[in-house]
Amino acid sequence: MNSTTYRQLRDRFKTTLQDNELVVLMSGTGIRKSADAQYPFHANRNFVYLTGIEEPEAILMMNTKTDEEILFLRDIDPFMEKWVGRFMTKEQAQEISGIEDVRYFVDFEEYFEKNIEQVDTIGLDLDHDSPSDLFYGSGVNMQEELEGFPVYDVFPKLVECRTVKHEDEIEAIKHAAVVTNTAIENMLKEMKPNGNEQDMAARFLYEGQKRNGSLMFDTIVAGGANATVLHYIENNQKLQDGDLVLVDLGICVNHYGADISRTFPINGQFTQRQKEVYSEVLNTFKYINDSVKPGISILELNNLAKVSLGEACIRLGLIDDIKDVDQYYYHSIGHSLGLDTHDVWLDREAPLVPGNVITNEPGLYIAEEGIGVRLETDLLVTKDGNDDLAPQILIEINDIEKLLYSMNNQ
Ligand SMILES: [Mn+2]
Repeated sequence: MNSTTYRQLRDRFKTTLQDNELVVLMSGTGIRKSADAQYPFHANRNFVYLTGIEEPEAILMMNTKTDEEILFLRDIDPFMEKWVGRFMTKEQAQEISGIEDVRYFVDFEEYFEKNIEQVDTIGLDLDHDSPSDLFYGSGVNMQEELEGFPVYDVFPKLVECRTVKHEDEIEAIKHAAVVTNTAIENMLKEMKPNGNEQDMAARFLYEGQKRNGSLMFDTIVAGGANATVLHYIENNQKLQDGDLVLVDLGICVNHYGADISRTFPINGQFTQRQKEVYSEVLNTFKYINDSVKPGISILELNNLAKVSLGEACIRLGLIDDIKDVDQYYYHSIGHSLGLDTHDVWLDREAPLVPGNVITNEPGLYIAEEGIGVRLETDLLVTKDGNDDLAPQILIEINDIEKLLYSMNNQ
């Protein structure tokens, strides 16, 4: 992603706006953790989508009346810079975002007050996961500032744009998948009987950070029955000989990340029963991969997955009635992916269109046998079907056993 891409993303977003409209998007302010510590700053994703900038207290103004695009950055405070690091400069912001008119906050009020009076409508992004996304300056709330003006929520228009990926966003996700794959392969060096889940999780993080990445979400490394808890993130249990370990993880590079799940035999070889369960999940995984195309919805894909996994559960001797599949498969087949792991989406019944990126992640969780298997990849919906954005990450039983054998016998 470069400034040209961000310019194109803004141009596309602009086509959804009315004449004489002012759009206000904010990066948000940092969130206090405790005492004088802050959580790492994570800018509002809609703001990042249109600018590529991760700087607190920045405000993007898009004015269709004056045809202006202005980015306001916080005023540089040399004393604070000695404590918290450099503030972004105009020049840096111009280079990242391609916005030519970058100003400092000191000039904000004047522009703002003059222009809100002159437009017919003001689009404000009200998709604030954190209320801090609406604050700027010294705790001034934008929504309150705009009270009495013709304000509407511009978020649905951003969703419309964000769900159909630009080719550079797709390239960014593909790159994240390559890094994720390398990090997984290195992480597997820590996978051994009597090892610990945390060794794998820490290695994954390390390998990602070494390649300019960060975690897309909290890594899940779940040995044995821990895998039957969907969002198990304690990652602190011993890896047992003969168990499987389920990993659900992804590295994020330049704001975009992968979301991948795999399930490995800790000692390098699947047992017969593990193979049976794994093969059934893989079977559904392939079936859904073949079903993802324009027109079908995530809800419909999930219904297909439930039938497929239900039949699998009957074959595995777990249930007699397909309706009882919920005992062993209790999440959805996938979700939109992009700047967020669970990225913005219209609704589960919306038909897929080319440019959507979704995950495919069937799983079976058999707590009484200590077996949890989930397999997940990221798919780009194309004109005729889909492309796997993470095709290099091994998934076939033979390939996995071969890789683990060669690693253990080096
Ligand atoms: Mn996922």
